[in-house]
Amino acid sequence: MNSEREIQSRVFSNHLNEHGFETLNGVFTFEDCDLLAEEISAIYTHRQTTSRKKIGGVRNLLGQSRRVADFASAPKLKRILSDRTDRPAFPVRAVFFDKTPDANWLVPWHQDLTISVSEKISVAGFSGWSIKDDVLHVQPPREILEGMVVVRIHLDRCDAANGALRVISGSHLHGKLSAAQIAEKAKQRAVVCEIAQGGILLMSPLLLHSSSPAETPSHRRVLHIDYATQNLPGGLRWFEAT
Ligand SMILES: O=C(O)CCC(=O)C(=O)O
Repeated sequence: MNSEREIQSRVFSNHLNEHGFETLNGVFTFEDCDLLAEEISAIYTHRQTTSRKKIGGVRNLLGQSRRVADFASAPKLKRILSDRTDRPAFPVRAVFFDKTPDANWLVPWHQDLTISVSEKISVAGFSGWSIKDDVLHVQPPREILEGMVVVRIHLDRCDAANGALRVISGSHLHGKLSAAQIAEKAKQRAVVCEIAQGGILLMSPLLLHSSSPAETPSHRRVLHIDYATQNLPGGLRWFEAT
């Protein structure tokens, strides 16, 4: 076993550890999806009316919506996560994405390298500070990202025609990738994560992922929740940890 695998296996197990992602259908009911969609749509519509450009999503939802925070800590999600992590996972950020005829974007190959934090404190290994939607973001060291799991709850059926996420299996095992490494790995065959309404995609934030514009755009609503398994060092605090 190489050292990269050893770091990963402290946190993840099985399919998620090896491939960097896992899909599970039938986790939430259609009623659950409708409840979430109704709640988030109201926030999204409000944001859209106050924004000068078309927005493709809304950030920082754990603090804005009790319902989103409750779903993020739902016992069924906690069980799924505790079967896959060897430390308790807690939600630290929730973002909503939609693809519609008005906001039908292409997402190039990337890893999710930033986290949101409460205040700026200079700590070794944390770099690339930025502000997104008034919230501080920073790139943590690789070990923090390796201890995280992303859960994407699909509020609509998502397939190749409406912009499903594409991933490169195993690409999370090599830490933060350079632009050249991303270009090289993107030549590999991608897996299209087609998921039914109410299904979830679990993935490592270090997994290379991308998505195409929808060919048949109507709605492709996804609630993306980041979970961490450790506190941050040096006095840094997760922005949305509850
Ligand atoms: O939902 C998508 O298509 C892309 C989302 C994304 O870029 C991300 O999760 O980092």
